[in-house]
Amino acid sequence: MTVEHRVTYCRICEALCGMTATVDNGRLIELRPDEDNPLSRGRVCPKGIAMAEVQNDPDRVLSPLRRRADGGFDEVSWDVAMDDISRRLRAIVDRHGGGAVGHYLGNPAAFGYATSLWHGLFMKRLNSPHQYSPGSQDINSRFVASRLLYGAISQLPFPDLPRTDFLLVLGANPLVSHGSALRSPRIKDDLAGIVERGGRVVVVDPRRTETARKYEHLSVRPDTDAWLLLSLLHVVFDEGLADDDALTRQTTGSAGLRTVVSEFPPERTEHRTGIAASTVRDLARAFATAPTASAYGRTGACLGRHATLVCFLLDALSIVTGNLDRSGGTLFARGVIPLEELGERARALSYGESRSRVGGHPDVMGTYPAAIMAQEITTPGVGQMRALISTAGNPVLSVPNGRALAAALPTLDLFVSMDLYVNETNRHADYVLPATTFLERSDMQWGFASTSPTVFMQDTEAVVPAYGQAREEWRVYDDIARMMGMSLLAQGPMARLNSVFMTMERVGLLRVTPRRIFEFLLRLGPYGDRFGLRRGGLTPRRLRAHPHGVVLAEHAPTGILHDIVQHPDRRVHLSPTEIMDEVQELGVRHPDDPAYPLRLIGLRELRSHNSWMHNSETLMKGTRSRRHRARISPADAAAAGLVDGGRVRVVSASGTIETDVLITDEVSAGTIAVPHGWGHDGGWQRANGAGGANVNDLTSNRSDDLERLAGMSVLNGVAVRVERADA
Ligand SMILES: Nc1nc2c(c(=O)[nH]1)N[C@H]1C(S)=C(S)[C@@H](COP(=O)(O)OP(=O)(O)OC[C@H]3O[C@@H](n4cnc5c(=O)[nH]c(N)nc54)[C@H](O)[C@@H]3O)O[C@H]1N2
Ligand SMILES: Nc1nc2c(c(=O)[nH]1)N[C@H]1C(S)=C(S)[C@@H](COP(=O)(O)OP(=O)(O)OC[C@H]3O[C@@H](n4cnc5c(=O)[nH]c(N)nc54)[C@H](O)[C@@H]3O)O[C@H]1N2
Ligand code: SF4
Ligand SMILES: [Mo]
Repeated sequence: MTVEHRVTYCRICEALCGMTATVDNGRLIELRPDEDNPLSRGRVCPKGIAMAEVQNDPDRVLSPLRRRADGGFDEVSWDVAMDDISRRLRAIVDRHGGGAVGHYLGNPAAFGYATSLWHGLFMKRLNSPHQYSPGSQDINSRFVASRLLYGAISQLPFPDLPRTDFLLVLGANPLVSHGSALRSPRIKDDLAGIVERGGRVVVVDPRRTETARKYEHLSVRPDTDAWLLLSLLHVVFDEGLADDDALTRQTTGSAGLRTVVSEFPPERTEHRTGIAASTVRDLARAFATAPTASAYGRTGACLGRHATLVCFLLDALSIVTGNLDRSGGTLFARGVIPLEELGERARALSYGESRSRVGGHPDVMGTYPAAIMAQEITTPGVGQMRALISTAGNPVLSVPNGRALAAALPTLDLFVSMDLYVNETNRHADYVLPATTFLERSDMQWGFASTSPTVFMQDTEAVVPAYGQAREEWRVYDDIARMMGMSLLAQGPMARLNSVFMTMERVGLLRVTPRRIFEFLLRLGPYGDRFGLRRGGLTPRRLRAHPHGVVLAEHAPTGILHDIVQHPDRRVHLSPTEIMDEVQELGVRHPDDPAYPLRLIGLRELRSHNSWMHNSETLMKGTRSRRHRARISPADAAAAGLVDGGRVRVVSASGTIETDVLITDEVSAGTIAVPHGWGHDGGWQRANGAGGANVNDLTSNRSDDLERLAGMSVLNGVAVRVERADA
């Protein structure tokens, strides 16, 4: 075989940049940016290129591993592993019911279609409430805000970057994260474009981030954004800057919102937020009077004590100023693959329809807060979690109180993981099954890929065959189910389409695979050919003829609010009780503790990706810069006697970590910033050697400490104190 170049796209983060893979005899040689991808146009980041090192990593798990009594692993065949797993799962289900089996589906699974779909069918079949995901550490607050505002939990409104005149960024660092719940691989150019057009980009962040440094920065105290946003809305209403016409046309409940925010003039909130009242007034006026404007937030908005409220108020600002669903404002997407749309219409995407056994937290699309997993494993009684499958996740590092979870995992009757590595979580598993990398499987863009100012679609084939004995996750779910005597297709979120698929399968027309389902949905969707009914519509064949992807519309649609909103009155709800109650409880539910005077926030680094890219040689180059470091202000460092490059002990009510000190005025006094995903202790040699600590040893998994409406882990604004550790 000769060397080949294959077009594909990166599936590490939401930018989904186009790449080309150089392949020699089934082995990946290198990854490069795809110059012909219409969206990314030759841009990738260092992590995308370094995926080649993950692909070829000698530490990768390439054969099923079975744990020995001494804690090490033996390689076993798939047959041996699958027989034992399916037999033990069957026994657990027979004895305790399907509800004894838990599942954690990690972040990388969201970037492909097959795993999400088949894991969903598998769990639905077991009818288990124990479903967990990074959502409760990431975005569920955003989803719940959408449910309350629009009645549509799956909608993630996003800014119309190419056309807006004013972008308010609150709690996001797109120059490092490359955009989240906002798909724009050239987001750096998009932000620059706003200013070039004479517009403004204002970044509200406790840290002077890479994005803040390039644009206008407002330094806010961690976890006080709710007060800031209430004050911005106060000024908009109070100074007659609200768009009454838009409020009448689109919404209900604006009077309630107006009344609530009247209690929050900026002069009354500046002591909380650290932002001067006059600055808040100026910002509100500028936002409201800009020709178009959009307020956008991400994890910095989603992970505080009032996260759902903050996400809600961010949208409210765009709505009240008349910027919803119009060019240059905040837009909605209609998925090219209409999976969420079908879910909304079928009212299948639940919120608060059930409560968790531990803590009584509302479900968010069938999942409970991952923070309670440890207690769900250790708390006896009906519904106790006795088996766990964890796919593409590393919750010991990503979920609050990782230590508690690590201690609970070995008490499970069965713990199975599908992953590329032995990580800090699945080192406690009975079996680690080798998963394929995204380069080893076909995919189609869906889900958050639709939060894109340009409507785009791309699919890809696998660019290399699976290495070693790696298998696609969906096949493993399929096989386990079959070996347990369960049929996956007779039920599930796809129930309405199932009868069609099952008939086709029965008459031998097709074997139902994830790709077949997605191709079906593509044709059915808003851009599809509707099986010949819509000429020029998208078909799988047309998609394949455009390996670099297809631009389906230069701009995301506007004027579609009526189709998006699912409340029976078809209006945006601006004063739901849940939100009004949250406002009443601001500052009451979580009083400050003088023993922990500082506020800890998170941080993402250009060359880290959550917990799983610290084994790449290229990404880990640089002795000092690639160490795990706590960013501390000169004042706080001096007060605690810390020295730059020295060691610090960070203490919270939940735990203690030690790491290196970086003294920087990027953070103000009172704030410290520490990245997550460090402190390795798995099968990845270089990562283990990188040192650092798990910041989630400081965060709380107590039910009372979780955000109330969405069960969010509080990962920003955590109360801590610092001490010198090398004294
Ligand atoms: N290089 C890299 N890129 C990534 C990732 C990665 O690990 N590395 N992870 C990916 C994932 S999973 C996600 S979800 C996205 C996240 O995407 P982003 O949310 O854009 O990423 P962050 O860099 O975490 O930005 C959050 C910002 O919120 C700020 N912040 C913290 N607390 C507060 C607060 O109380 N108020 C305000 N206003 N701001 C606050 C932080 O200082 C930080 O700058 O990034 C994705 N992209
Ligand atoms: N303190 C704090 N904690 C946080 C955050 C924070 O900002 N601060 N951010 C949160 C956020 S936004 C997120 S998304 C979570 C992430 O939380 P998780 O999803 O739990 O963890 P990851 O670090 O993304 O680990 C992913 C695992 O999947 C494996 N993997 C990679 N690709 C594949 C694949 O294709 N198949 C399979 N089977 N495995 C694969 C990797 O080897 C790794 O072990 O962390 C959250 N935790
Ligand atoms: S920004 Fe980097 S990690 Fe994200 S999709 Fe593009 S190349 Fe991959
Ligand atoms: Mo995330």
